[in-house]
Amino acid sequence: MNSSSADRRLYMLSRHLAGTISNEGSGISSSPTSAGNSVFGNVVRAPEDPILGVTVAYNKDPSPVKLNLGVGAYRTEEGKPLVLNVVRKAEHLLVNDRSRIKEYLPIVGLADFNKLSAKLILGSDSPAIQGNRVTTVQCLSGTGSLRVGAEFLAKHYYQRTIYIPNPTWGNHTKIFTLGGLTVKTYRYYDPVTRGLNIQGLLEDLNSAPSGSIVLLHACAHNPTGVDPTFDQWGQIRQLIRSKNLLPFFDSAYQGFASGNLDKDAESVRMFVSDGGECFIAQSYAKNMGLYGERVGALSIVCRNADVASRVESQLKLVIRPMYSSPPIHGASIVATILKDRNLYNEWTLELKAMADRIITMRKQLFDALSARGTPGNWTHIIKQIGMFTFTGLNTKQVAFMTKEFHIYMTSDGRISMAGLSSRTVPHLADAIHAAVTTVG
Ligand code: PLA
Repeated sequence: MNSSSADRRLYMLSRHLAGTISNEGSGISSSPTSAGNSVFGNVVRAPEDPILGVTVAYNKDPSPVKLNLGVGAYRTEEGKPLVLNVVRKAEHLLVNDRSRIKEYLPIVGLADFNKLSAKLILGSDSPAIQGNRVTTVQCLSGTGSLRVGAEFLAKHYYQRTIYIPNPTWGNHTKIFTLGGLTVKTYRYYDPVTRGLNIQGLLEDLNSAPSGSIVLLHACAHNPTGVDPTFDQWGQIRQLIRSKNLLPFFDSAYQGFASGNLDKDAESVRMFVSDGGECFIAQSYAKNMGLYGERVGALSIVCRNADVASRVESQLKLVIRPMYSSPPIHGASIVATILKDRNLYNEWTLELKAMADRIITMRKQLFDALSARGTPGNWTHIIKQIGMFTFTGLNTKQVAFMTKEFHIYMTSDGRISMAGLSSRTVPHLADAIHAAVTTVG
């Protein structure tokens, strides 16, 4: 970032996020009395993160019936976090391999991991990969991949505006703004139909300036659980290409939407098969359950091999001063699984089982609300896709459910279906029923 207005914008956003701007333009708050002896005495307490802060509040609640449906983290029927069997096996292999060392990885990460990640999202027979048009760098999970992509774009791309769907994952705005881009939104969700506003989406992208970047959720849109149909993806692709917009896919849930890795990559593959360029941020947090290992990848599909290699040389300059090189363990687990046919097959089965359990939870919650005669139409619970249900409950109803039922969820009414089990469905249905019938 070198223009002073952009610097100012970033400064204002960072102070806003830190909660230090009470009225516009006031800048740094100064309170000599509260400063005491510390040079940080004027630091204002920041609000908790809207998603991760839900877990903080949940942890403080002593109630035995409390339920955390905030963050999208998979739980078993027993309500426990899950380490996949196939991950345990891969770790076992890694630990017992005495030839393994702990040297720094290259700036771009583990070569095998990068190659296999590109194949996973683009398909093993992808002409873009065969033509060496794709550069892939290992990053710190989905978030890190988005951030590296944003910083690269802010430095090397002529358009600095990115359009993100309304609504979207709350961290997108912060990642892209602090990465040096200007964030605008396009219409996505229609609260009336609880479906996709395809008309509004196409209109907004049609009026975006040529070259603008467009963030697309590859599948299992967060928080709405509403994805375009295959035909609608076709319309979106045509418009994006005809207006020379640059697609940036966020793929955080490959395999979680349908239970099938190839099906959930269809949108991305459709864009890549037309020969055009695009960005893809991949995360293994959910589909391999590697949340805290922070494993992900950024792939940039370019027009030709020469551009791809120059782009990669510049990605290194983004990464080196940010964290130098990525961690070795999580990427080694992924590479071990992806390159072994048996482990790979086992992974697909475990992934399908997770996706199926989420779908079962949708049915059970829908049935429980129907049985209670809860007012309203709840069919969206079974229609929506992926980890989350965007319930339509308002902020007051959510606060009521937390206070009276110890159910924790984000204030926009999103619930993580992956955090639910057959045992807890009745409690959630009781809470929703009470909220809908007693809170306006
Ligand atoms: N992109 C989307 C659309 C996401 O929903 C998330 C995670 C990420 C990227 C980043 O994940 P990663 O960095 O861990 O790979 N969203 C979670 C967690 C599951 C979170 O907010 O960090 C959520 O509860 O929305």
